[in-house]
Amino acid sequence: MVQPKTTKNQKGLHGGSVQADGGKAIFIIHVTAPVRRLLRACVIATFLVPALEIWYASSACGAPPEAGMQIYTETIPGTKISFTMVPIPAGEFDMGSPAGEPGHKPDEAPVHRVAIRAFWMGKTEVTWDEYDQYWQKEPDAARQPGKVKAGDSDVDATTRPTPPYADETFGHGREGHPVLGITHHAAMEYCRWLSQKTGKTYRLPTEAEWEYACRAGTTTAYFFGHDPSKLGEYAWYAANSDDLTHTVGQKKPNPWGLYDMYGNVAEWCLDSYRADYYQTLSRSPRALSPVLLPQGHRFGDVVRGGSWADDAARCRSAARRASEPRWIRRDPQRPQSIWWLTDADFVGFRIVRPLAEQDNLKDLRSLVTRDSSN
Ligand SMILES: [Ca+2]
Repeated sequence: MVQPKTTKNQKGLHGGSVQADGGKAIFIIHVTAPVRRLLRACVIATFLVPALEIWYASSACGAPPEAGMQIYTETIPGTKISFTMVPIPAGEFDMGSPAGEPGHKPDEAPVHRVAIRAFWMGKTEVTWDEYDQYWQKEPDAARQPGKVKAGDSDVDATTRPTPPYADETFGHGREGHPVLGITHHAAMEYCRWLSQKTGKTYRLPTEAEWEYACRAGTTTAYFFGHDPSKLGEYAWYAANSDDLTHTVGQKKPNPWGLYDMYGNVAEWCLDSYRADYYQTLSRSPRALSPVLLPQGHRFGDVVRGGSWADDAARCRSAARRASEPRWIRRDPQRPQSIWWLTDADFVGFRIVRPLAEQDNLKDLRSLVTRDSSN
């Protein structure tokens, strides 16, 4: 038996008839081919436009691209250990916090305009895996005459920590965990070693760079808004850390793709801390890449982002802290170590790489020696 051929009209809109539907009359009109095409386009647009919006929103995650800058992963030469650097575009932002922000402290005022040059920032805090390559696994033999590899000629110019007096992880975990309990001097020397190993300039972020990257275009207390109850989605801090650091990169990132900017370990910045520094900066309409260079004291340097031990207020984007001599009070060595902090198992760091280094930071190195004062 031959079945009657099904036409498009039988499947779709057809008629010019009136049908009853629960007492309501529905009039179905004849639809011509051009109108059908138009309707089809409308249906496609209904679904396609939201899909495109979602795609655009997801592709817009991360900072707007700076010309020539891409996210990249670098393997430390001679090792299998790598780290990832995220491009941070040049731009301006309002640094500091207003007095009305819950948790605000006087050293975060006044809010002042700052311009920042482009740089890359570590996607995560520096881990033990990376730091161990510097202080533990880099063979001293490499510094002997005749054994220095090509391109490594300056490696012997860097200094390294002496072995610590106790478990340097303080029981926090090693593999994948952020390095901690190291001094500002040690963090700076690591950067110098890494620069020599890779041929790229790596250093600590300036305090302004750190806050700019942390805010990622936001002006709220946290980069996710004002509500600290959401902090647990982005950070290991006092309320959820179990008094330990955690593997880096497990929480949600900030809008520019940086992980653990709040909590886990607090992060060294390059700057020396001064409570009234922002008052100086606010005298000009716009401070360009400000930095208060470290002067060779053992303490009094800036730490940002709060740690596993801190409450929410200390994790705010604008929150500032200075290193203190009590962070090493239990060190039995005399003079005390310039590398390790016996009482600061909450301080680590992340690195940046400038697209073009500003003049006052070129060839910068730590001035701290064993004779340095606090
Ligand atoms: Ca952190």
